Amino acid sequence: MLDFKKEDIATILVRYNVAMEKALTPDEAAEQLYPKDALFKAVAKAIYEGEEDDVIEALDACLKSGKDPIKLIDEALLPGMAVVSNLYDQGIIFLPNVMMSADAMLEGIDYCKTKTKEVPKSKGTIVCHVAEGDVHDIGKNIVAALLRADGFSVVDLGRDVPVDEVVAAAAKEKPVMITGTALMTTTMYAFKEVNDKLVEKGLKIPFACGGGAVNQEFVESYSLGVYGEEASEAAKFANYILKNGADIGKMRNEFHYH
Ligand code: B12
Repeated sequence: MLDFKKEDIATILVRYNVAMEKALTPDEAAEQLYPKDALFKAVAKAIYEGEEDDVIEALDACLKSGKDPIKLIDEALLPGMAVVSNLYDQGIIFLPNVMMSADAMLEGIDYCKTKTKEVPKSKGTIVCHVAEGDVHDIGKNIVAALLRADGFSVVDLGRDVPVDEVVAAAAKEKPVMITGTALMTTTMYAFKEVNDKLVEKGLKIPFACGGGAVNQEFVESYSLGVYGEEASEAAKFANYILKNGADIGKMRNEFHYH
């Protein structure tokens, strides 16, 4: 029997409170994560809802208020996708939501690019791909979109790309950098094969790798590998190479995580 005189009633109430928090609806949980700025929030909310038309409408409102179209990618579109990833990781929303949101975000990135006044001269070519055997291309699409937004020409080889195709594209395009994405522990070893064949052909091109399956230790186990956690880092790597040259050791020091 509870003796209400002895028990601290506040702790009992806190417990109920926790139960209530867990019972948040997905919309309520998203509401807590949106950017504070009302204009950016509208973009993020439209991404969460997977509504492409609303993303464009919200972006238009941002542009009308004088926001820079390319900065909007970092300020509104990626934070919107981060809300979706966060809720997915917590098991609050499900895969179809993630995919609809990713499409809406990519549409938004394309739209922002059409709104820049200056058409920048290409800074250089980057070859992007998803590892052989792996169909997970959402992350790669974000990487490619952000590289394009930053002024690079992207040769997007797609997903489940045979090792030899990556090497052939590298030989043909002589890119500033190659990117690889792998989300499965069974497919990430294709990166080592790509690396070894590139080295064999004397193509010492930085090979930026990311995706849920890989980590820094794995990527740095092959000579050209530079690990990236977030899609936005790909453009930082490429800009670094343009400025400082393709020194893999220096890049690993500059972009170290732990
Ligand atoms: C979406 C999804 C699918 C979709 C893919 C749709 C698509 N077009 O991509 C579908 C339904 C098709 C699918 C299929 C399968 N899937 Co799946 N899938 C996922 C899921 C839920 C989300 C992946 C995702 O898109 N994440 C969001 C993106 C944005 O993340 P990302 O790619 O990692 O990219 C981010 C960073 O890593 C970084 N990044 C990525 N690349 C690069 C590159 C560079 C250079 C840099 C700097 C950064 C960078 O940028 C992004 C963010 O900023 C994951 C679970 C999870 N939690 O990851 C499982 C998951 C990846 N799938 C899994 C599996 C097993 C499968 C299937 C084999 C299932 C089956 N039995 O059929 C098949 C695979 C078939 C195949 N041969 O590939 C497993 C893999 C397990 C493992 N460790 O090997 C996972 C982890 C689920 C699980 N927990 O078991 N899947």
